[in-house]
Amino acid sequence: MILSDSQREFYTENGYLILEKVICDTTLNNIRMKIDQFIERSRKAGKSNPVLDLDAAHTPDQPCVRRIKDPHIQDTLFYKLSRCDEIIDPVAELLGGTVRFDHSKLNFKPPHGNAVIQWHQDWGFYPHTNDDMLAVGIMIEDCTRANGPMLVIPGSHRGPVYNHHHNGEFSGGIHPDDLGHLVDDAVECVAPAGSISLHHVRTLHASGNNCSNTCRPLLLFSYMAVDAFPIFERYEIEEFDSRIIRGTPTLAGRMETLPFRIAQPRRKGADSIFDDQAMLSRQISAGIRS
Ligand SMILES: O=C(O)CCC(=O)C(=O)O
Repeated sequence: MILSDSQREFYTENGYLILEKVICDTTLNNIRMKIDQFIERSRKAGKSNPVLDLDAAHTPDQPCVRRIKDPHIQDTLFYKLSRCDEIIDPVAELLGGTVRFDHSKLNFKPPHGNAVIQWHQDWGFYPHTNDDMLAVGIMIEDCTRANGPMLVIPGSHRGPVYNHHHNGEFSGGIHPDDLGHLVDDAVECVAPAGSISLHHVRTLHASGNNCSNTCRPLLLFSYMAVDAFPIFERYEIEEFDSRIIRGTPTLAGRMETLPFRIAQPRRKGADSIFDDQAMLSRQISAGIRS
């Protein structure tokens, strides 16, 4: 056992867990160097592409990258990290022993930029036959109260599945009116660089603006138990099973009685949570309730 009883109980009760200083400084420095290379490359990109999600404010002189998409595909450093024991050991314990990799992203929160991520549950994006699923957030730099750390609502993974649709389309977020005073319970995931957060697929989470002078990168890897099968997605079984990290392939899914909604229809051209949430964010700022 890697996790203590109290850590496992904390996750079961609260739907998240923070483990401090899991990733060593050498790996962090290698990741920082890779990030610099991607940012350098972004200067030549006029608009978002299959690798980079660019903010509207992005220019060659002042790069403003919101996300590196699928970093585990872009570079072996990220691929190896997504499968390293330091991460997979605690993930396996929390998922019941088996682990299938799902996807990755590297989010940036630029200093003093407008980069709020509205409240959401990852379950709203990709429901499965059971919810033994979680995301790991790797803090490449210190996550502090000032730089827009991820916020979670403890215990929300045991609560309702919220509506992520507005104006007849998937909006990737929840209107704060639907959450009411629940947001008063939000906890900031703050910890030094190299720490990881693990949050359950139904845990309500969000993040605010970065009020510091430096960028806040957060690398996210998502995993699920081998017997959790996606609903309303088509996969090839060979590719699906090539992502098993712990456990053996099975065609026998485990079904739990859980509410879900399909993340469709998507906004035209929406390629990330930033695009999905754009309309909702504008409506929330303008005080409009759809
Ligand atoms: O980057 C963040 O602060 C949170 C990201 C997140 O929740 C997501 O991309 O789904």
